[in-house]
Amino acid sequence: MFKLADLAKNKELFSHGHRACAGCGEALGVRQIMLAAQTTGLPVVTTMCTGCLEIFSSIYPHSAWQVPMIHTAFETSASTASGVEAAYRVLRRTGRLNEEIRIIAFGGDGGTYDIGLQALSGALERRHRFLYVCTNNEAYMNTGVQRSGATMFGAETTTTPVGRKGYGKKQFEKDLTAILVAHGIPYVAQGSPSFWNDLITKMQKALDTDGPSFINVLAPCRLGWAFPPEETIELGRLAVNTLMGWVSVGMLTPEKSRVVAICAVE
Ligand SMILES: Cc1ncc(C[n+]2csc(CCOP(=O)(O)OP(=O)(O)O)c2C)c(N)n1
Ligand SMILES: [Mg+2]
Repeated sequence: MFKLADLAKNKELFSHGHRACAGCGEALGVRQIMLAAQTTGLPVVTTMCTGCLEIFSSIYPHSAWQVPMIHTAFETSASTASGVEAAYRVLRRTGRLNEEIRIIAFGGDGGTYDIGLQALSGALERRHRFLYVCTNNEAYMNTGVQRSGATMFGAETTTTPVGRKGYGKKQFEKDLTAILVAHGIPYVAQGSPSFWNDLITKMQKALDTDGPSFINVLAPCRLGWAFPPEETIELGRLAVNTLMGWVSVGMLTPEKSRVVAICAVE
């Protein structure tokens, strides 16, 4: 259990002054995640594929990142993190670096569920030690709210219109968390900035894991989900509590939930 008063004393690794929309769930989630990373006391290296997070946090010549951050192509956050981890292991083995570090890869749902899934799967199968965080706002928000594999059934996006032209997305969302569980990696979790203590606790567990770990973070998007900025936390809470839009938990059949329980998904 963390106390806000203690966390607030730490230096923010993801600082203010970025260009996220007011009430952006992704910005809130990443801030909490980096606060959790700070509690390890270890140097952190991050990779981040293109998407809203990159656009609002790192427009040259500004950056909200107080740690090294590598911006990569849309599909390559996980493969870049694997390269960082492989290089780090060589430096440790050859005695050129003696301290431990933590590596965190960020990708949006488009960059993770869809275009980056192959790179992520390969990195997990090779058992690189890093944490992958999917900042999941359930659509391609950066490019104007197109549907992704994470968009839930019936949701309205610019490519799944509601009205005379359609009735929203026709397919159910991809059960990515279960796909991650199927990789047999040691730690898989889901979280939301609406439950900050839960998210930070899961982050700490993930960063302590000796092997690959993954957290799917539901991040309400005020532009794409169309709600006023002051409702972000409440909407995230409702999404989790009602299982609406909550990726795999909402879709688990009793049989699947047994599998997930065995693999210790939180
Ligand atoms: C190979 C490739 N295809 C398409 C794009 C255009 N593009 C950039 S960001 C983006 C959407 C990102 O969506 P997501 O990963 O969900 O992140 P979000 O912006 O929603 O946080 C797209 C389609 C690109 N940069 N590279
Ligand atoms: Mg997205």
